[in-house]
Amino acid sequence: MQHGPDRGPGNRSIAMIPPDHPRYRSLVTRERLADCARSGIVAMEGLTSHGRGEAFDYLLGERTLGSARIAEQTAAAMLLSARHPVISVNGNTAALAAPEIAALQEACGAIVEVNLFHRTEKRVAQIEALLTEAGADVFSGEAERLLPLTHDRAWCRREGMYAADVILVPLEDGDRCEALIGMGKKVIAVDLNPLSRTAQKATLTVVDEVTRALPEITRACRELTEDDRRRLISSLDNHYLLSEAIREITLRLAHALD
Ligand code: PTJ
Repeated sequence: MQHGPDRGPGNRSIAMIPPDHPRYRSLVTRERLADCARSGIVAMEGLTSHGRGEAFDYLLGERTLGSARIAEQTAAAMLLSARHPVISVNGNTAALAAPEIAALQEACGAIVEVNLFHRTEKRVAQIEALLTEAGADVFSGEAERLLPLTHDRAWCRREGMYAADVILVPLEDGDRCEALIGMGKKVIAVDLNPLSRTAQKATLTVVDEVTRALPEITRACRELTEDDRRRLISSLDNHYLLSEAIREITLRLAHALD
């Protein structure tokens, strides 16, 4: 196996990353996203979003915080208690976590719908195919410009996202989160940046990496009792969850050179 920079960018592959590299997992993830950007599933802009996410994950210690675990359980409780739950999937989420989306759908019975910021019909079809291949039952068909937004995230399905009461939005941009809240929906965000507009506006923010967060939400869907669900929903305090993540980052920075 040949490693190193002597193979041109067009010839790189995940198999070339040495498994003993201390940042192996991170490098494999980057390569996966780069491959998906080359094929059009991930928007080029999605690579910068991933970089921002990585930076925050570094500051969080690349692990699930106790407060994130509470958020993940609460997310499960909200999805299970919803009348019409929807999981919204974009290019980055599909590239990173298509099987995890399928498993969560199975555990909570939500609709899975593709919604894109950098929308083209071709990308929608590619992402729907990737999710279907991973085992998800994708809600597709005629989309309409239904959300009160001037950009292309306004496109969604009347019986899908538009009708949702609870909507899970991993790796979101703030505008749509605000618009969905304005429509009276409960929004669950997954965002490593506790300072983002999405994180601040969502009903519930899971400050965790999406491939760690989704399996935790799925597990909680399988384990929570009715009483657990009621308790988690009634004690939801997003301000506390965000401030715990910010406190953790501050502590890590304060002790970085100890
Ligand atoms: O596929 P499209 O066309 O819908 O475009 C998707 C992107 C991600 C490009 C679009 O939604 C976007 O521009 O998002 P933002 O505004 O960059 O926000 C993404 C947020 O997700 C940022 O706050 C990142 O910190 C966070 N993030 C990035 N990677 C991860 C993450 N959070 C959790 N897990 C990650 N792996």
